Amino acid sequence: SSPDSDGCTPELEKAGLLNKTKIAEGGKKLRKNWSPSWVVLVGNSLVFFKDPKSQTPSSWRPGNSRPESSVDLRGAQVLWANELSSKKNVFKLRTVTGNEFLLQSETESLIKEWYNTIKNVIDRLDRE
Ligand code: I3P
Repeated sequence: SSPDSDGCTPELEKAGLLNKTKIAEGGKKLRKNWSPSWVVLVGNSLVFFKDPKSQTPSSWRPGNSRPESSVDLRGAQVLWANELSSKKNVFKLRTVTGNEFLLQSETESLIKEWYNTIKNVIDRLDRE
């Protein structure tokens, strides 16, 4: 049987490098500070890692890494937000607690994949 046949370890759905900035905390606007972030979608959470060079999909496993922060996707929203940045390929992620992030990639296909994958998780959680 697989190592996770009991279903207790959240499934790693996606991981990759995106540009990220937080733009609001609890509804309060923050000054942008774009930086590359290693982003991991696992279970109901989007987890951000500070040092992309030390993280790869194969090296990542739950409990064996130092996330910078993580976002609960339950009740969250994603919206394309090219009007919120001079950069292209930008979407906004807003949590129930009023934290807002912009995520961006120079590669359109890549950001579309992330948008769709996160949207699917949010929609799945909305139906629970
Ligand atoms: C910001 C910085 C950001 C830019 C932001 C600027 O200036 O240039 O990259 O966001 O634009 O205010 P500073 O470094 O002085 O804080 P984008 O790259 O997303 O355009 P904004 O104020 O129009 O959001």
